[in-house]
Amino acid sequence: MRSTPKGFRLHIGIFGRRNVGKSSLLNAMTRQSVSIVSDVAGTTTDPVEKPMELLPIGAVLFIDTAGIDDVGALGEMRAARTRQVFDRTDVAVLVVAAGDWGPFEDALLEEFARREIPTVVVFNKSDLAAAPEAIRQRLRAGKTRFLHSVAHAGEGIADLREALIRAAPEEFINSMTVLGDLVPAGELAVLVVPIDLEAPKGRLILPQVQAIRDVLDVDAYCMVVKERELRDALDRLKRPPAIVVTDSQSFLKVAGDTPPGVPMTSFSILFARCKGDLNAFVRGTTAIEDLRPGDRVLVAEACAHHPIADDIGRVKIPRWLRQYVGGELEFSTVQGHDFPDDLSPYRLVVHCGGCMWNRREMLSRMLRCRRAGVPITNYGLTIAWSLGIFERALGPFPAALDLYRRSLRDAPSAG
Ligand SMILES: Nc1nc2c(ncn2[C@@H]2O[C@H](COP(=O)(O)OP(=O)(O)OP(=O)(O)O)[C@@H](O)[C@H]2O)c(=O)[nH]1
Ligand code: SF4
Ligand SMILES: [Mg+2]
Repeated sequence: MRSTPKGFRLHIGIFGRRNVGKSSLLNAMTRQSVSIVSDVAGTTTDPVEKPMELLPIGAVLFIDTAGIDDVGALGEMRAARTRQVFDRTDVAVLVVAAGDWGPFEDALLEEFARREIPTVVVFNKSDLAAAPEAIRQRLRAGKTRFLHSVAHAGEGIADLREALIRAAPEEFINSMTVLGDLVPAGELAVLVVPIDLEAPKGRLILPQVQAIRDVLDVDAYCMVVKERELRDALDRLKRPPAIVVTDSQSFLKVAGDTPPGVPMTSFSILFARCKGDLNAFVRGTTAIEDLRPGDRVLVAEACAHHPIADDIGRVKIPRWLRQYVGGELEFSTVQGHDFPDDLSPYRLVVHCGGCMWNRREMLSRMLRCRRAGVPITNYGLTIAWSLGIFERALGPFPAALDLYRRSLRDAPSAG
């Protein structure tokens, strides 16, 4: 079975007080004992993830969370981990037991509305009591979908499935492409893939595989080369390729070997677009110009890959930025879903491509940076900027390039 990478799955978060039947609902949906069910409140302590196919949406990821009405220090920790799930939730399921709706449910519903996360309310344990009519009326008035269920008996599960399909955001039905829109059918994309110490043994990494798949999906084709062979490979072609995409680490060499008329960019910049908001990242990148020696920079990686000696986030980007600024900068690194609550010490956030994430989590992070007034950029854009090939790397994205050029015109002239 072809498995869809986690980052492209619709993330469905299951939330509610302790013991309302969240894990029972997940098990009923997946017809498996994914999550432990018990009558002890607080059974689920860490988010439990379960991928499944939910037709016609396709691949989804259910995230069963710890009940968040918990008290005490341990309860606070569980609640914090559950709140992190908000950031990557595309559709929220709010579970309520026996119609017991209170200020807690109101607060959660408000939080989802504020984040524009479509929500389905499930009145579980409806064998014990149904939702009070007043609450139903309020939900109807707010156009919030709701249904009743008896999780352990499988009642209401079909309704939940249908409600989730209706609530799924449009972009998941027509999900955004990595590369497909940049290569017309019948044209060629050249992908430059370094096979070095950082390359995993015996396989390609996810962004490369996704780019290849995308090109095939639009009836175009691609050639995959290492950076050393690029020039020779291009020389053999009768017509130039539609685009050259490189790993950011080989940017400078690839820029030199690719004829100026051929659009060129990096995998990381492609992901800045499909997993985040390219224009916002471009604006964030221009803040590198304002960095001064002594400033603090936060490097954020979405997943824990193994750092090696010449790691990109820990070694190469810091080196290039220090060179660009002409002095010492202080770097901190975070991984996974951890992200500081207080961003005020940082003058810049540099993020990885986020290929393992869904788009909402990256957009949530970008929103947090915007609220804190801290610019955020991404690996590929930072590297292109530091190496002086920013415009070249934005060539395939006219709107972003235009935005950048306008920002140059609007900037107060130095001196
Ligand atoms: N009567 C009734 N009991 C249910 C229903 N759904 C779940 N239960 C029971 O409620 C208890 C709690 O179920 P869980 O699925 O563990 O609840 P949870 O919300 O995941 O709980 P925490 O992980 O502790 O937050 C279990 O004993 C379930 O068997 C239902 O529809 N009706
Ligand atoms: S660190 Fe970021 S870009 Fe690298 S593999 Fe993980 S999610 Fe993808
Ligand atoms: Mg549970």
